[in-house]
Amino acid sequence: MAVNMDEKVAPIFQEVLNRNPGEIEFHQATREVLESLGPVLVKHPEFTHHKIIERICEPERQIIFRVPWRDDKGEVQINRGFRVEFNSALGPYKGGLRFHPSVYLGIIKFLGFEQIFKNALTGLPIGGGKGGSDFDPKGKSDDEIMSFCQSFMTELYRHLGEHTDVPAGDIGVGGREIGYMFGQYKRITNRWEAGMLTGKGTDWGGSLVRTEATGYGATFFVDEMLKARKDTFGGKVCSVSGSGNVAIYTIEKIHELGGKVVTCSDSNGYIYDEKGIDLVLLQQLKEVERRRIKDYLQYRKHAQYVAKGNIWEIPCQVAMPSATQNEINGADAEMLVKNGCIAVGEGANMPTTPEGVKVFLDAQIAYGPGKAANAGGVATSALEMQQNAQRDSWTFEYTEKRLQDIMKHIHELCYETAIEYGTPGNYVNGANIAGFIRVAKAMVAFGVV
Ligand code: NDP
Ligand code: 2IT
Repeated sequence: MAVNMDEKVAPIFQEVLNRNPGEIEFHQATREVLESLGPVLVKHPEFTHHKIIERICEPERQIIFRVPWRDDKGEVQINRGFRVEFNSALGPYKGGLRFHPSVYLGIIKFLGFEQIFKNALTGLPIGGGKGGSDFDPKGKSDDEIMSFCQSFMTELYRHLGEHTDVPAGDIGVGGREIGYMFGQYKRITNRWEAGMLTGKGTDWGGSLVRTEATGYGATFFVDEMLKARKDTFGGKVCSVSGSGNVAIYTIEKIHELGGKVVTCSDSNGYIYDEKGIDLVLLQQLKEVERRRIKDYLQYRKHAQYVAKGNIWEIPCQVAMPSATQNEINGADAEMLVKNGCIAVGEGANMPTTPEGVKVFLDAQIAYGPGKAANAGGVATSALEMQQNAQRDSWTFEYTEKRLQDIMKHIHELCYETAIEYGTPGNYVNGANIAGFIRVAKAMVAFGVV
């Protein structure tokens, strides 16, 4: 697919390709942002002078380390750990940790790069970073998870701190893993430093609504896009992929707003339940029993399970990909549009390939890219940090209202920026440009650092 880039930006992208060979997800993420930035350099020649784009594409610090641990059989296992501290112009590095066998530097860098602009869009004081490991939590016992998390933190702790770098969860990292890592940090440092990790349990420094925040926030964002088109969720058939943290709370909020979610999935297959996904059952299977999505059928006989199928073949009006990167390709996007899809909100990070993005933009449907639509998770992490700094905890209602206001603000910012830069309705440009400008201004202010 042809790269569509301004002549000032194209050589910078070429340099990114040369300096980071083989990191295809990182290339994809930088390309998508850089394609939006040509007109920004025209309005802001100082960004060219200060080489802001070149600097933003190079992480401030990249840490790669060995994670040795012992499994239940007493055998030594070795994984690789990563933390990419990408940009601290707006605040301490902030972003999740992903534990998945597919993790390598290129994935952590794509996620860290996206995180810079996402975090900027929230308007809160957080820089961008990401980390993780190629450790596969699937099928591991609690003891093995603990052993791995403790070893991981034994190396990572020296790079963290409430004013330095503040991780949270992502794929394969939820409340259980955050607990083990917080415990190990506390033990090593002898500090009860709540603000060094977010997504904590609500009994020990966590924020209400953080668990729900990414899914709720993504749904609020789509609701705003629909409102801008004088539409609502009411009565809409919706498709959600994944069945993890983001998917579950996306489904919950869509149902609250009057839509009906008919799908969910895991990496083995998808469920189609035309009566609407039974959320209580889904939570029991996934959050409590940690089972596979196939087991949904044992309790909802009328539903269908399609092993290794393509979830996007189910007709829907709103699609919310909430599993992983590149889960919607060009053909999937065409199928969605042809079947009547009018809005896409990305709960996952970069779930749509560049070909798919082009289909959505050309069709002029309401397309909310991940760095805008899923910013509610990290925004609520920043609210958790605020509560930790105050040694206070807010009510569910108040915190959810703050989240909703933030998502409204992000929508408005992207919407208005798209208009200002001559591409009304294009939330990709709106998000990339608005996020970039906030970071770039801070970097100019700080000089060459
Ligand atoms: P979870 O680990 O809770 O759930 C992930 C879900 O996606 C599971 O159903 C998993 O299925 C599926 N999945 C993961 N990898 C793949 C793959 N390679 N192919 C197919 N399915 C896959 O993670 P989250 O819900 O937290 O994260 C989902 C997405 O949302 C990710 O893209 C993440 O980066 C993004 N995100 C998360 C935020 C958060 O606060 N948690 C914030 C913003 C974005 P299986 O069990 O079979 O692996
Ligand atoms: O991709 C993301 O924004 C996250 N996984 C959440 C990061 C965070 O620090 O809450």
